[in-house]
Amino acid sequence: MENIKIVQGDITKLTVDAIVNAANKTLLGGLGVDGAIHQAAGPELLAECRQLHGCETGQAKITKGYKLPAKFVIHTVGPIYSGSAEDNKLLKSCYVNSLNLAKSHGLHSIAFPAISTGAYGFPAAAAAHIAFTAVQNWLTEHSDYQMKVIMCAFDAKTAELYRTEVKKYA
Ligand code: AR6
Repeated sequence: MENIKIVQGDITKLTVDAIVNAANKTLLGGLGVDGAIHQAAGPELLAECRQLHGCETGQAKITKGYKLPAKFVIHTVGPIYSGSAEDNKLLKSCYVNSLNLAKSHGLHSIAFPAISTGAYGFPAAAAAHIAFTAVQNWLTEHSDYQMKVIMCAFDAKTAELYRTEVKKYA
């Protein structure tokens, strides 16, 4: 787990190659972490997002970071929690597709928020388990590539769930 770090705080403050946005299918902004990222990046981010024509659930698209300390924003769309097995697959896809996109752009550090656990209602413990499993498996499969992953928890409860997940892999 040496390439996975947990931080608690605001993802918009992180100086990394890319931060991940928990967006919606329009990619035209919203509340939560999406709102915070657009607020901090400035209006040029929305202008670039308009050119992307949305994004399917589980997929990811990249833009520049504009006024953010992060160079890029990777926009992914988490599942709206319904309780079906498909939710788990789609949440995993968000992490895997974001990491693949970062690698394809030659990026070496990425920070994730807790995708789908706010407005989209995914239970936080289950989401934390899926997130860490997906990231750990990806790092193992791409061990020839240097990628630092920051798991950014906004609240103390998510940070605690993340520390519990890390111990499972220690
Ligand atoms: N930094 C890091 N994490 C944050 C921040 C921040 N500045 N702000 C909130 N979080 P949510 P979702 C955490 O609702 O569930 C939007 O309107 C938050 O505490 O942002 O995927 C989109 O446009 C939670 O743990 O995303 C979509 O319509 C996590 O980020 C919808 O919400 C995700 O909460 C997406 O819902």
